[in-house]
Amino acid sequence: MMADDGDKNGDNHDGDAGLATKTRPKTQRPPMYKVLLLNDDYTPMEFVVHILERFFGMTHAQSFEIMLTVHKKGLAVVGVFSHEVAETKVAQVMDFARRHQHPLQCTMEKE
Ligand code: TYC
Repeated sequence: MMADDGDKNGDNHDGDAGLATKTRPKTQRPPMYKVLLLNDDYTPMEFVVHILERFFGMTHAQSFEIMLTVHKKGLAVVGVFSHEVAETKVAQVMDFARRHQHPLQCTMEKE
């Protein structure tokens, strides 16, 4: 027979807890940011497809699908990143669009 050691939680002092509520180290995950692509009437479809391939590592098929979603719905999330990476992606897209004189807009928002 096992003696009752009064350990209701099954916590044998090894750093875990029998109940999920007893020991919960507060590890902070960094906030994540959605990068959004917006539709407009002037940017060529193939240019948007190229952007998604070039800066978001999508295949041509994935890029075409997302581009069509933006075209039909007005916007789409093209990726979720840390603040720094999201900022870089937005800057790369906006700079590339500006250099090619397309009005394409790309923004980020906290998830
Ligand atoms: N609406 C554009 C067109 O008809 C295509 C387009 C798609 C533009 C997605 C922007 O983010 C965009 N040429």
